Amino acid sequence: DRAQLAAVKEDSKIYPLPYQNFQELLNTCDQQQKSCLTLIKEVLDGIDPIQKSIDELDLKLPINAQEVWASGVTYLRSKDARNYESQGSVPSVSYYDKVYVAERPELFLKSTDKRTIGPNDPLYLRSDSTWQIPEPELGLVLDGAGNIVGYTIGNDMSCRDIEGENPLYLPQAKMWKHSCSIGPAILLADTVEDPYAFDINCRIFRNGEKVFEDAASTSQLKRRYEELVEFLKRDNELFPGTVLLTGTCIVPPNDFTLNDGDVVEIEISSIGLLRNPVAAQ
Ligand code: DO4
Ligand code: MG
Repeated sequence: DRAQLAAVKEDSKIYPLPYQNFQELLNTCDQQQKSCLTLIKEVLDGIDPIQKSIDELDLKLPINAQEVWASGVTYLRSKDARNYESQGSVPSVSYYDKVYVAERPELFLKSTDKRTIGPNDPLYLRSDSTWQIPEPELGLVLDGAGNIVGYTIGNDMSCRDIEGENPLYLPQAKMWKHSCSIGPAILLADTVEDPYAFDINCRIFRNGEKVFEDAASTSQLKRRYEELVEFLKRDNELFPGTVLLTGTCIVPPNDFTLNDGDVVEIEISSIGLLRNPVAAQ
């Protein structure tokens, strides 16, 4: 009944790990100077899988990240959407146009441990926004040195009207209670051949019916992950297990806003499905 860290191997079987959480795994890797994959292979040697399939488990937040950071305007789709929502309040070459091609990426603090939720927990809507959308994003899981140790799924919920009114309102457009979900699993980086080949799919359901679906790929990312991490860690302190979201490549149509009772699903190939209901606070 207790939440526990577990590994899923290629055979789809689930193996319990002797760590309380992902940070303890990262600390042990650090102490023993081993990659997560090597350590896990060693500790699982001779261990039997549990007698349950992944569908029978109630998956929780895979990591209690002290901080979740996010990148912005890293896909053309995102740049176009920002320019649309800020019509009238930006010059003809917008800050979004500039940041899309600038050396320095847009990075912002998206969430903290207490504000971040896991699979099936409710995403909350802001009461002072009438234009809210999910942002399906690939998340990089970093160790304290900024190495990418894994990949997860994140939802960078956003208020397009608040940011559109004035980009200086970005923290309010991005961060509030339950405005970020992460999960359901962490795919170890060492097992991924090409991290620019993840397919991202997003679906939104209302009253049991699908009202939005779109797909994209991390191959469309304008930047390299290492570039984003390099700016995040520059003159900064990284907590082991920091999650860095890499920007959205899927934006619902401009007339769409999330409603109380909607369900958001974000699926990324070989990582899993992050599903959250949406609720008014
Ligand atoms: O400029 C605002 C944020 C953009 C963002 O969150 C994204 O591109 O995913
Ligand atoms: Mg985003």
